[in-house]
Amino acid sequence: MIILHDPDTLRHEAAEFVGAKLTPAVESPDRIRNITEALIASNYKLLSLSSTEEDKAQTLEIAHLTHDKQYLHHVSSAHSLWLSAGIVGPQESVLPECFPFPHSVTSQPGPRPPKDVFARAGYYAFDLSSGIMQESWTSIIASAHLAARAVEMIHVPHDQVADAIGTSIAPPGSQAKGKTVIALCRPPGHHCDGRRAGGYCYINNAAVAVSAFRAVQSQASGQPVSPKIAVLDLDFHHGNGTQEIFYNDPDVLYVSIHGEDEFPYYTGSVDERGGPDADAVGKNVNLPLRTGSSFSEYMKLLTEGLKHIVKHDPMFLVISMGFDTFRLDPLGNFAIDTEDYAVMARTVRDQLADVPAVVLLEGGYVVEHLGPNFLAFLGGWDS
Ligand code: SP5
Ligand code: ZN
Repeated sequence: MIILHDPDTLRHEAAEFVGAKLTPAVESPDRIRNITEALIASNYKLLSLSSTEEDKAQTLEIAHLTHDKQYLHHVSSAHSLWLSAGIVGPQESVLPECFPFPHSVTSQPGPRPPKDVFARAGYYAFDLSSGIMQESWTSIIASAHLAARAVEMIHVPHDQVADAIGTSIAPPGSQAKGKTVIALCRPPGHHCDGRRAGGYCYINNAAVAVSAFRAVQSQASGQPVSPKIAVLDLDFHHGNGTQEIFYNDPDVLYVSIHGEDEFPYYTGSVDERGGPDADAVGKNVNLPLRTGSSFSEYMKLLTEGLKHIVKHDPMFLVISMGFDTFRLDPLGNFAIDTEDYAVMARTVRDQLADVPAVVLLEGGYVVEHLGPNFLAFLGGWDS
């Protein structure tokens, strides 16, 4: 397997507003530092990239397929507008001031983007955890670029990549299986629905991966094709954004295991099944799990989720991998331990060994346990 990293993902360091206090966001650059240090200490070789201007432009084009143009323009420009107006400093964060009124009869058929640049921060976000500081966009586009590159790399013979980074990256025998590329995305993506930021997410990296896969396949066949794809979301939180983007798409099966009644609070129930088109109904599978659930309870849902994916028979798998299911996570509440991540990975791989996959980092907030948990996952995947 190949692991992709970009140091630009460390630049974003926003503030969030929690419990009546403005504090550094729990989603910090130290998360990535802990993972990369653990990988290096265990002799894994990282493929460290830095995106060129052309890479960034291409990534933005792919993101535009599932994200609103004006939304992305806001995310990329809001901080500099607020900075020139003297409202924030370089390290300070743009945060919402006023949210839209979704059910107001006077704003039907729906609220419009406000002209006021300060008000727009509220229009384009759904919580106060998605601040934008001077270098946020650098990380956001780098993160999305890693997702797109991961997809390109599942199409490249991995021994060529191994030569390029001067190491053997695949254990003997693994070439026969579906290839895997892991991207150390930061910021995460699964809460972004293409029109607003939230839950530390600004661009939905899983959606970028899906679009990138379709682009590669369409290019290869010389015409637009719609291969079957599955997104397995293992972050503790429901991926409302990914669900929303693919809700009426019969080709993309979305399966999520997440904490019941937890953030983002308004989505994630079993009766959200996709649609309205008949062929999209059943292509969204939510598997909520109660507070305090053990790993064996988790595994029952994973087995059920994998059955749906095997039945969908995808050509390509995206895993939204969060480590906030860990027992000590401040934002989660499952009883999952480090060694369980090996079993989790092994179980997914056993069912879907021939399917090329990209694994994208989502949440996980106990910094000093992220590296060990990530290593356990890798060990299980390739065992
Ligand atoms: C990508 C990702 O994991 N985003 C998560 C954002 C969660 N933000 C709000 C968390 C509120 C948690 N409240 C305390 C729950 C403790 N069980
Ligand atoms: Zn999460």
